[in-house]
Amino acid sequence: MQNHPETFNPIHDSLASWVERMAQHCGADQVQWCDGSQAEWDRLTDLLVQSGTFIRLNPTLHPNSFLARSNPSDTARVEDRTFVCSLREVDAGPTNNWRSPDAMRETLHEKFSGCMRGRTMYVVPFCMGPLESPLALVGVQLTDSPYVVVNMRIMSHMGSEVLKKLGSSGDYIPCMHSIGAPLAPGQADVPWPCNEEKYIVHFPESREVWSFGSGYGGNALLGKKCVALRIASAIARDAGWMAEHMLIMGLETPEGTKTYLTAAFPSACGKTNLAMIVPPESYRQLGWKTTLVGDDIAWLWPGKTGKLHAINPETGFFGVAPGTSWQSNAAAMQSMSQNTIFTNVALTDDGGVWWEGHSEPPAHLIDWTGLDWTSNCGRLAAHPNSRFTAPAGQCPNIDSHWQDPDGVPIDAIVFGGRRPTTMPLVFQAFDWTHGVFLGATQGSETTAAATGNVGTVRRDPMAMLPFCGYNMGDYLGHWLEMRKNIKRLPRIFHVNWFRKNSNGKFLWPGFRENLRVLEWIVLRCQGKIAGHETPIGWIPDWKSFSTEGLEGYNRELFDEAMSFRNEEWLAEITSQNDFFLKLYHSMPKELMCQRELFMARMA
Ligand code: OXD
Ligand code: MN
Repeated sequence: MQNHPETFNPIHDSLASWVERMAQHCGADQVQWCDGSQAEWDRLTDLLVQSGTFIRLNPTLHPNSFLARSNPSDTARVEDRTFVCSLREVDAGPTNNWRSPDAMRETLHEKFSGCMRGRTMYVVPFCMGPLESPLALVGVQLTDSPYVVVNMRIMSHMGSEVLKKLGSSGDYIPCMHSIGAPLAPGQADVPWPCNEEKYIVHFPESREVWSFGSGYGGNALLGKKCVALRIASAIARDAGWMAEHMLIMGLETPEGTKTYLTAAFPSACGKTNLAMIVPPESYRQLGWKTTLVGDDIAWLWPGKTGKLHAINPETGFFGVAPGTSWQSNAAAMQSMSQNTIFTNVALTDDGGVWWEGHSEPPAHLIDWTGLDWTSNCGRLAAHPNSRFTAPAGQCPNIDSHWQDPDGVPIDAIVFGGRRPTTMPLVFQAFDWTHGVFLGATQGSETTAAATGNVGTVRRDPMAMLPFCGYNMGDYLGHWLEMRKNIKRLPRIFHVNWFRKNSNGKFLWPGFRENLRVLEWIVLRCQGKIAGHETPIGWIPDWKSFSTEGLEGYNRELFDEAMSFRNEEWLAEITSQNDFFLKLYHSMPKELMCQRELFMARMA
């Protein structure tokens, strides 16, 4: 049984026949085309409450908001089950899992056969990017998870407006998704059905996504990492633009000039907090303002101003809850105040939500597994990867251009990582190629570094390691190529909020004080201040870096946070080498050359 796609005239024949074929192959009981309306949201959230997947939160605390608890085996992206199935293995490259497309198609055919028995197949038309943007990508996700449907409504433009854009013959990215848990007649369902065996599969040449077995996050909300990063990165390479794992934000100076920047950090480096940064009080009084365009993904292309322009392809946040509080990130807290889906956080006795770092722990909670929790029980109340799905439009400092089809012009690109040693608080690349080298070699320390030693650094080029839909060496080559098409290149910077002294104490206060670093970046972009040249790039000197009003901070701390230590950089070069070797066959020569140049400058 199908509801009536005719209501979305004109009918797209090939889409309709793909839907029909898939519904048959998966054995779905019925097919529902989603229109993205409020009435549909109300119907599906009611259904999810009845089935036990959702708990409606106290409407006076969180209107129109819900809590879902996943199966404990389905709480995060599964990188080891994520595949890039290009025709040739070399095109997936050494950093992706590859399977031959023919063999993978056979496996998927078998896995999807009958996988939706006893369930409804939803047809979810979605658009990543503002509908009128030249870069907007339309996808259609078929899914047997109503949880996914309501999340997709927050995270993308979804429903009849997208079908209208598709018309009767528009292109779309087919995204096939099943939780892989068919129901036998009479079999009772569980709150979070899923399958032990998971496949998150991308066919970059034919631009398709197939996902089986998981209902969680990036495994299942296919517009996000699968389409907007893995498939989009392959499309962008062919079409001369860039799909990046970056936040986009704006900074307005007291004089009223606005500078937009993007930033790519590996996970757990505070990307969301930076995206939503509120200036320190003294800066606010002077008239500094910050705005947010996106917190996770940026699509960049040479725009009509001659600069790179950026859009955020998403319309919502799928943010990590633990650690988020009114103190650490008030904008995130306000964004999730209503119309929000929480997954795997704890439930308070008054029908609200709680997680580690939210506030003082209440005496009693129901934890993310549904068990009673008391503040002395020794267990985490929320899963460390628990999430909130919230509409980006609810963010108090959302940029007025966040849905502008032409995007916002970018003046700076920032890379960084969590580096207890070696990396100064901030430095600027000499030029684009050097900047690409900084992004390519960026990394984050995975273990606490012993005093004086460099710990294990996980290299994560442009924070794209798990998200590049093709060969990482070719991807870096594409970055270098892009230079030819951008008339007014952004400046490239590297930041590190996490450097420590020999006693393990942070050398920079971080949080909203990071705005001072952004101020230096903006003034450099505007050509207003000189930098100081060092072997690694341009750095600020004490006089041109504002520490006014920063209590207890002094020149000594600043100099230490900015210091260049030969022995640390020698270790850094050796450690970068492992990564260069891994990508040896496809690593662009210019980046090898950057490495040589750097060693020469050091000498
Ligand atoms: C995310 C991630 O969830 O990068 O955004 O893992
Ligand atoms: Mn991300």
